[in-house]
Formats: sequence, C-alpha cells, structure tokens
Amino acid sequence: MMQMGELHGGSRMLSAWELLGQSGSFWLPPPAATSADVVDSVFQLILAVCTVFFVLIVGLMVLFVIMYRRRDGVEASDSPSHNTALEIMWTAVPVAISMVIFYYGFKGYLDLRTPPLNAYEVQVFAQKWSWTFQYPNGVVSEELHVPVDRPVRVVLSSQDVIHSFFVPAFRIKMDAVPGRYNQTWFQARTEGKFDIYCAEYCGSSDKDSQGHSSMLSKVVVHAPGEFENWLEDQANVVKRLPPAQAGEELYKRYGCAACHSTDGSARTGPSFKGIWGETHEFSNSTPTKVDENYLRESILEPMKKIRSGFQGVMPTFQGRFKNDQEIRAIIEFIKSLK
Ligand code: HEC
Ligand SMILES: [Cu+2]
Repeated sequence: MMQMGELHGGSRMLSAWELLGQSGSFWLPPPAATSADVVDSVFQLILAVCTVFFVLIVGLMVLFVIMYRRRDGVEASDSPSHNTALEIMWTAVPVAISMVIFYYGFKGYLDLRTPPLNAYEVQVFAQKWSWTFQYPNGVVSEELHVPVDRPVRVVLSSQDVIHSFFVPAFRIKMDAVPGRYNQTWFQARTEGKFDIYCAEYCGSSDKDSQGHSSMLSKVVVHAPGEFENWLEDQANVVKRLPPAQAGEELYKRYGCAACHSTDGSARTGPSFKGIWGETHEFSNSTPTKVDENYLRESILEPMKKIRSGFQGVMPTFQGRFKNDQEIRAIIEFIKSLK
C-alpha cells in the first residue's frame, strides 16, 4: 500500500476521492496494476451517480408520500398531464451522465484491450483444473512470474472447456477458450503475490475435491532484476533437477524427441531405449561401443559415425548447449533408458 507512505510522508494529502479509488480497502482489493486505475475510477463514478440518484429518488418518494398522503376533507386534485421543461431535463441529464460513463468506460476498455507493442509475453494454458504458464525461453511454471513495472501480455488458450483468467488485484479478466487464442495485458506496479482465479464455472468432481473452485494460482511480481534471475534459474534444469531428469527435460527442449524415441521405435533417428552398452555399426566407421565418449561425439559431431540403417541427417549440437553439464545430463538420461 504505497498510498500510506504518501499520506504520512505529507508531501501531498490525498483527497477522499483518491483514497476511495486507490486504497481498495473497502470495495476493492489493492490496485496492484495500472489497469486497476481506469476500472476503479469508472466504478467509483458509477457508484457515486447511483448513490446520488438513490438518495434523491428515495428521499423525494418518502417526502411526497408524507406530504401528499390522503387526509380527511381534502379532495384529490387532477395530476398535471404534461411538463415539457421537466421531461426535457429528465431525458437530457441521464443521457449526459451515461455519455460521460460511456466515454470513460470505452476509453478504458480500449486501453485494456490494446497491449503495448513492447510487452513481455507469457503463454497461459488453462485446463481442468489448473493453470500453466510458459515463458519465451521455454520455461514452464505453475505460478505466473512477472517483472514489476513492465507491460506483460498474456496469451490464453484452453485444453478443454472455457475458463476465465481473473486477477482481482489487477482488475483483469479474460476467457480462455479451446481452439482459439485470447489476450489481455497488465503492468504490475506493486511487488508481491496476488491471487488468480478461474471466473468461469468449469465443472466439479467429487473425487479429491478437485474442481472449478480449486482452480487457483498466484501472480508473483518480482522486483527489478529479480525476474531475470528467477527465469535464468528455472531455465537451468541441471541445477534444479537430478541429472537423468534434467536430461529428459533437455531431450524435449532441444527437440531430440522429434527424431529419437525412448520406447524402442525408430523415427528419423534410432531410439535411445537400451542403447547404452550396445556395440553399434556404422556406414562410415568401425563398430563402437555406446559409452559416454561415443554419446558425446554423436551429439557434437553426428557425421563422424553414421549408424547403419540411418541417414546422416542429424544436425550438430556443437555450441547449442549452455554448458557441459547439459551434455552430461542428456547422457545420464540415455543411460537410464534400459
Ligand atoms: C533431425 C533429426 C534428429 C535430431 C533433431 C536429433 N538427432 Fe540424433 N540422430 C539422428 C539420426 C538420423 C541419427 C542416426 C545417424 C547418425 O548416427 O548420425 C542420430 C544419431 C544419434 C545418436 C547415436 C545413436 C546410436 O544409436 O548410436 C545419438 C546419441 C543422438 N543422435 C543424440 C541426439 C540428441 C541428444 C539430440 C538432441 C540434442 C539429437 N540426437 C537430435 C537424427 C536426429
Ligand atoms: Cu476453470
């Protein structure tokens, strides 16, 4: 709540209007993203208009009920049938008010619907009943991590039914629809963790109390520079996972899976299943036993030994890995496929 600091710092007093709109304490959660401002101000405007008219209408009604109640000896007079001035007024004033609401609402809507071109992009996958987030470098997470003070565009899709991505603190809500991509964006202004809900009833299951109401996650807003560290850490699977498991993730990430299966079936290249310790024959070299050095060479210089029965079409991965540990991890993974 940065507003508190401003208040006590005394640089400037916030008006009651701004406090209502920004603290979020009573009607609304703290406005943790820039998108909250427009939503909140239109909400406050509509609330104020409604309050004024509620008091006016109900107040006059009560007053008239008392003033003009039926009394003995007083005859009811005919009610006036027409008052042009009054009718013009009660048409023009509501039209003017609704045009003001429309102006601010539509302007805000356009802003909310138009992500800045330089926005950071995150893919959001919805499914029964969880959220998955994917970053441009391939990292996948179950909570949405974003940098503070930077526009973030989220591209939404669903694996099954319609879900709705809702972050109350940012005032954004957008459907995730199977078979198409929706987008929304926000710029977080407060570091911290904020709730993500699914706002579209997407079913329930009695089993292990899964269901729409447990389709929850968090947005984690990182301080400047911290987000990059987090992303780097996540990308470093070798640091995060035991070697064979890291190798499996790298096998998928570097696209080895397109040509190499792990179940014994040949694709463009031979399967990795059970090759550890075998002796392989080559169309351009003498037979070699599959050990660490052979695997390393096969990955970095695939043309040196072309396995019999296969074409020499594997691209070299020389210079593609972040470090040598990644190659070790892939070797451990191949080793583990007995
Ligand atoms: C475009 C398809 C393709 C991709 C992608 C590919 N390979 Fe290959 N790979 C092949 C083919 C074809 C062979 C067999 C010919 C040869 O030995 O060069 C092969 C052979 C190998 C061998 C030797 C296998 C044996 O049975 O002796 C290893 C090990 C290997 N690849 C590892 C990898 C790894 C690790 C990756 C990912 C980082 C990868 N490959 C990506 C096509 C591919
Ligand atoms: Cu849902």
